[in-house]
Amino acid sequence: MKKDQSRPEILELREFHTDSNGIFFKIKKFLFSGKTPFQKIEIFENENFGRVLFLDGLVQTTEKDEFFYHEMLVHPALLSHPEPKKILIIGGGDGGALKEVLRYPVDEVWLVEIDAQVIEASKEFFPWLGSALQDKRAKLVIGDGNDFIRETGEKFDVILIDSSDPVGPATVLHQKSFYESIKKSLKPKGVVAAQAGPLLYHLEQHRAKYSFLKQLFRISRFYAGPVPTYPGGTWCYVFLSDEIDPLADIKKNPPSGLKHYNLEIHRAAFALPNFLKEQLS
Ligand code: AG3
Repeated sequence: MKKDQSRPEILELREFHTDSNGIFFKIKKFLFSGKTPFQKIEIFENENFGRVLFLDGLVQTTEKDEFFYHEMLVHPALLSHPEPKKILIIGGGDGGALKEVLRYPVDEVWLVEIDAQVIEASKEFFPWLGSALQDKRAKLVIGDGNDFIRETGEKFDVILIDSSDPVGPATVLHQKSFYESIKKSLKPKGVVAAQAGPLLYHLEQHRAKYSFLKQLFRISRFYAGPVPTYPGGTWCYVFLSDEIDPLADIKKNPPSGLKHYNLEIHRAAFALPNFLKEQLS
């Protein structure tokens, strides 16, 4: 991967959310651009959002709003599980989800990322996320998350799926066969949380995904929360388990220092708008 610090010709980057709308960022300083075997990585500084990470032209993380996404992906699952000790993160090479998991007294967190260069880029340009990758409880596996989960004999209390969109390398992480393998890798009382895409777009995909998830897991719930820089501004997640209901009384307190998540937000996040309920019913 070649580093290119300059790129003075690029003044802004855009992500198209549909053919006719999207989001743009003015570039204050271009920090990194590289093509890996898996995707294109671009990192730059924006006046308002701070450091921004694009993969294949799609916003993954910004300095200013990453906490919405990472807190909502991690804490509903970690708080609902009675004693999460062994965790698996699929994707998440930037370290943001890992940072949230490490707030708990966990024993080990496996992180399976397909693109080693995302990990390296995060350590260098997003050290407030990337430093989690150096924690001694973290076990980093560079490889395909789908292959890992099909082949591993390990079992986990919590599995978190921090994938990118269902295009490119992450496509299979949104399919039924992947979730069948996920289910086999859960310990008793195990729970899964996965990012599930924009609330307002991909309604047909939500319906299709929910229809196989509810057959695989006794408890299968969509939930949602804000992520200002993601398409539509509100993001969906799924919570899956055979034993643990995230809407049962939570007796533990969230870790201190969170910017978004609390127990009121937890309960409210599972309340879905009518148009999504209709789609899922
Ligand atoms: N993974 C989910 C990002 C999805 C964003 N999609 C988009 N901008 N179209 C984020 C990885 C952060 N750990």
